[in-house]
Amino acid sequence: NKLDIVQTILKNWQGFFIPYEMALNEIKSDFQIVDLEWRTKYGYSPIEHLKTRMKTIPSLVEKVEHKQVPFTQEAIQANIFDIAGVRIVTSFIDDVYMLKDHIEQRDDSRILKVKDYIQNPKASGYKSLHLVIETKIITSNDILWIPAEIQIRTSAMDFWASTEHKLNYKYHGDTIPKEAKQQLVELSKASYQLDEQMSLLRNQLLSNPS
Ligand code: 0O2
Repeated sequence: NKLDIVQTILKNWQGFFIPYEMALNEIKSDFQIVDLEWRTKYGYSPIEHLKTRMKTIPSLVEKVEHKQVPFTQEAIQANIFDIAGVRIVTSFIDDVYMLKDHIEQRDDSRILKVKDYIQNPKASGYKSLHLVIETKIITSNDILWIPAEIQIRTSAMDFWASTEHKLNYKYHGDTIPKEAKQQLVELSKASYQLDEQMSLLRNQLLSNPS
């Protein structure tokens, strides 16, 4: 059962998670460099904040079962790409895509998959740009390419997602009432209007700075 699997992983799989820890350290440090560079060069950085997370073992077990992936380290490595997760929050929508372009241009990362939930929001109203990438890790005697999922979104999208997550958590295992779901979709649209208006204002100020 699930609890046994979680306990087996906890006991015997410590080494399995190490490359993912390395990937998180690498990506975090890459973006800290970019942030510092932009701040010094332009006095402004597109990165509002950045968070890393390792997928929890219960969440990993749930996903492995849901995707019907065999419970072996090799199968999980080959099929689950969000064990290492990074979330980058920006102020403006344009910055989301600027960061995507930046990742695309780096020699130490490869984009495997783009899931654009800004252009195509989820039915829940969720908006974010998800990039499944591989990042290059140089160890003392090897070069590894480790998968990670980078979620990039604006502060408004992040506010909606974290609040919706909290509201849904209350209903875990149960379905949230239909009217509440509809309200959340409306709130997502409202928060997107904030993003669009902020972008408009920014463009006006950039084209007419005086
Ligand atoms: P955690 O932190 O991983 O335990 P795929 O990987 O493409 O086969 P998956 O995993 O459904 O399928 O990918 P998706 O939907 O691109 O990304 C899942 C993650 O996106 C979630 O992580 C959330 O962080 C976020 N997300 C997706 N939909 C919603 C939503 O409706 N509301 C909120 N608040 N977040 C969402 P996990 O797997 O749930 O958590």
